[in-house]
Amino acid sequence: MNGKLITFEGGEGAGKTTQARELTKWLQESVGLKVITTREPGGTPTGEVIRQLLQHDLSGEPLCDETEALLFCASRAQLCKNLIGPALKDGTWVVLDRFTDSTLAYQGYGRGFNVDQLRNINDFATGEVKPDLTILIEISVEEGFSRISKRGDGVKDRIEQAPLEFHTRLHDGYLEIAKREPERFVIVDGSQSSEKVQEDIRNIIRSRFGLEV
Ligand code: T5A
Repeated sequence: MNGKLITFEGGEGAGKTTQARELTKWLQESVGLKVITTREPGGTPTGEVIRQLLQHDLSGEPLCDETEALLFCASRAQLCKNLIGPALKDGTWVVLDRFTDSTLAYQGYGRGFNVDQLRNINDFATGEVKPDLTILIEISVEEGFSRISKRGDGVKDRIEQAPLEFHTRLHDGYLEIAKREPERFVIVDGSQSSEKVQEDIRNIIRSRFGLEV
């Protein structure tokens, strides 16, 4: 695979979407790379339908936790097979808003499923697609929720409505996950201004991939 896969991770409102968008623009316009950006759950027609199911109990029937975990992985399998794998093979870089570590943090540390079992399900879903770099944007749970409460619609989705302890567990879980793979993870202080966070991220990318821009 010639392209690079850069994934963004973190709790609610950490700034992943904002930073993924800015990074993509910079990689395309200033570095001159072929780059696509996408998100999880979603990113393919099937994935976007799964996203609706996951976020809003679309069927009218509450999802059980097992179904939730498998649906995130089903969306991931579709995305890896149909979009990310072919893009990387074609030399395109991929900037991805959430990936496998979200399942470990949310369904593992948050919901309480066995993390190693989830790693196996992730591996089944992703095949040979693995991140080259994962940027964990770290902010406190309180700060993240304060940001999303100021968002235009003010509506919380199904997972955002989970109790504070759930979000605290997954916040701490992310730090554990990152500690286990220090060569893949970089932790960025998300409490800074968006501009400063982006500057830190660009410096990380420059040094990690030897870019001279
Ligand atoms: N999920 C997902 C699982 O449970 N398991 C899985 O395997 C996967 C893949 C996805 C949900 O699904 C869960 C996790 C999620 O609950 P989503 O809508 O994609 O749903 O949710 P998030 O990814 O969490 O998106 P958010 O919008 O909540 O957070 P972001 O993307 O981290 O934050 P962003 O960039 O949208 O910013 C939020 C607000 O803060 C402002 C922005 O302008 C925006 O208003 N902001 C800042 N304000 C001050 N300073 C900064 N540095 C700021 N950066 C951004």
